[in-house]
Amino acid sequence: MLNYLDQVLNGITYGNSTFVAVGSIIITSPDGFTWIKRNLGSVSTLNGIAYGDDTFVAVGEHGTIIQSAPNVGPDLTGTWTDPPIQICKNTTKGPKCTITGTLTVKNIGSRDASSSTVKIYLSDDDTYDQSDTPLKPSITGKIKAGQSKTIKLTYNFPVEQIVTNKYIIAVIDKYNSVVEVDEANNVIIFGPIQ
Ligand SMILES: [Ca+2]
Ligand SMILES: [Ca+2]
Repeated sequence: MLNYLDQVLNGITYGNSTFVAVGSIIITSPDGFTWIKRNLGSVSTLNGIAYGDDTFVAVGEHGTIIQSAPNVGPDLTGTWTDPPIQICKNTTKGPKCTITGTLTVKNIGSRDASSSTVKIYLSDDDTYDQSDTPLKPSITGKIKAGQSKTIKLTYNFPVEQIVTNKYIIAVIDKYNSVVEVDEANNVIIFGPIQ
């Protein structure tokens, strides 16, 4: 247990699995025993704190009001749990190739995510951009906090299209219908294809 005897604490609250106490300092704790001092720059002494609507708000001297960024909500991301594999058959018209794989879409956030669209693209390189070719969209359905859904990719290419050395890119929540804690972990790249 840390000792803050030389400090003044004026208020405490609990929310988002965290205790927060404020005064001449701000300290936080997951359990009420282990405390971490937070560096919030040169704010005035704070007199009280409250939690609501996923946000901590503290008030202090000289009309100070500070607010934490909301850090709870859904957060979709994913992994290629079965990496895409290309299988080609020789036909009388030429090689006919199919790609298969499984993408697992996970909600690593603290709130449920409503259904959203995953689009899968074929790309010449490992960067998602407008030149990439859409293969197929999938609808995830609702994904509860901490849960995941699997999306099976099966795509038959036209005869003589071989995608060796290209990349498969999944864009989760393509149309941004889910507001997430982290929007920067939604592009899942695999490649180059063997
Ligand atoms: Ca995300
Ligand atoms: Ca989103």
